[in-house]
Amino acid sequence: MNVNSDLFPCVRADIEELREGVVLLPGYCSTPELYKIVKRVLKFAPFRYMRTPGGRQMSVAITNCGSVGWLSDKNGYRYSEFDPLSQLAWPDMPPEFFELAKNAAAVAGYPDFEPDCCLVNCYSTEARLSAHQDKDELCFNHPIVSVSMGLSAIFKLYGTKRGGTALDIRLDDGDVLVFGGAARLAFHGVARVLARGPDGHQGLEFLPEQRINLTFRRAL
Ligand code: MD3
Ligand code: FE
Repeated sequence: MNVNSDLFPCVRADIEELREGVVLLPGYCSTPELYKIVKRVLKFAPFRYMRTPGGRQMSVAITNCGSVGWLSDKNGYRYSEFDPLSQLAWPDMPPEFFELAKNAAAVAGYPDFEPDCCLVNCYSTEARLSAHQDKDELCFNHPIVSVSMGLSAIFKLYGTKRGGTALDIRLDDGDVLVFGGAARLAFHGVARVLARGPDGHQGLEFLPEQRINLTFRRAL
């Protein structure tokens, strides 16, 4: 099946179910175009380092677009209509983002996915994301769509209970991962960001030193 828009051509067609509920679309999207759109979002809602409820500053910088955004502070993790920095609504989700996420979910077997939140994560090579579940959303029947840009990362996927051995997945620029069904409440994290690109090059020209991940969710 090929339902890709021209904006996000499928560079490689080998769609792979890595484990039940986890579908990898390698090199699915054209990231230089996507990154231009990310930069427009950042003008309204720049990256910032949030604090965990325990008071630690996260090493991943984040922002959001969509009708709600995910945030963390001393009062906990939650979704909010408002950006705490500007006190304004988060920027609208760009239609290209919505189309990409909806389309990738459909290819992976979730034809009704309509994200209301795009969490944008920015990783330096020092950043890590420790193992966690995404469970701040109202309904876990919806999948989560992850889009990787820039430097590659080693992503760890565990089971639905904490601990155990992880499946290591290298996520490269342009890769899209869809998590649903049995994998929706799996523990997962980012162990490290690789300083060099997948083929031994320095990072990409447009994103030489960072990894940016778009995480599309249906929060409400
Ligand atoms: C849900 N981000 O923001 S992509 C996060 O690469 C997050 O920035 C990672 O985990 C990143 O919460 C991973 C999103 C993702 C990945 C795997 C999942 C969500 C998932 C597995 C099960 C459920
Ligand atoms: Fe997560």
